[in-house]
Amino acid sequence: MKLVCGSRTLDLATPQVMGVVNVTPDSFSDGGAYFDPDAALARVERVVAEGAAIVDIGGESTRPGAAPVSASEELHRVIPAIERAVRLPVVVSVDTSRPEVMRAAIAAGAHMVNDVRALAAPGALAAVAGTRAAVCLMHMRGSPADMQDDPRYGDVVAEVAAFLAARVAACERAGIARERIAIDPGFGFGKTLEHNLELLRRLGTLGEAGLPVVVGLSRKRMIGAITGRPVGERLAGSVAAAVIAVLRGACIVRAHDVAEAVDGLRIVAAVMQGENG
Ligand code: PT1
Repeated sequence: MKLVCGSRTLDLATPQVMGVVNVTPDSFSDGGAYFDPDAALARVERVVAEGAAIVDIGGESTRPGAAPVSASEELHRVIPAIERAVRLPVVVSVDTSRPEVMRAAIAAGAHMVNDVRALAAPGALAAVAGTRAAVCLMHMRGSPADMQDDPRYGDVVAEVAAFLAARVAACERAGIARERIAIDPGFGFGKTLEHNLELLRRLGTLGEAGLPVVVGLSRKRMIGAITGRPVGERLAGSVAAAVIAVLRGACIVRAHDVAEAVDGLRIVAAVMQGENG
């Protein structure tokens, strides 16, 4: 499988890692709203050296309970980092839901838009449609502020798959070709532990759409709930979950600990290659 990402094309014959680059004060404690783009570049360089095919640059946290930031603040955080990152040999993704941030990021050279709201904001489809950028459409129930308040589903896998299929159809109507679209079930976004586990068990159902499946499991609460570990001690659990996701069809793994995720995926790829040949 391939994913067209603007001027670059991702070969997904083997699973790839999307390295997380948070340009937020809570992730890079600098005591204020200002963030140093050179520190972001250093993080991007490290993520690339560790083997990530994609870097995902985000200026607004979407973790449960996170508060939104203004559009101008988000722009000030991510655009300088993107301008620097696009000089490196990597697909540069912008993690945003705002059309104005999408447009500015693509103008700065970003190759992909990763949107936890699946281009639902007014103008978001159009911001991507007129470009060659790829898009990752993610499922979320509610918003980060309230998404963990008693989420309920009949059949979580069927509902997530139907939502994503509807968003893929909306993209196609807007002129975004399927070769530019990836889908993501949104682990932890309005889901209980049991919902997350059911999505991971039946991840193959999402793959039936024939589009690359992205997963973000790294350091999440579900890993903590199973292992009993705080966020700083979830590396092994995160790699185990990523490996299971790839065995069940995921092509792209969003991860904080890139070197470890790459190693885990290399083991899976080596075993799976023997199965095909
Ligand atoms: C994700 C993702 C993302 N996750 C994509 N983008 C986050 N495509 C940001 C928790 O339960 O999975 N896919 N962008 C981070 N968001 C969360 C959500 C972080 C839940 C933590 C949790 O701990």
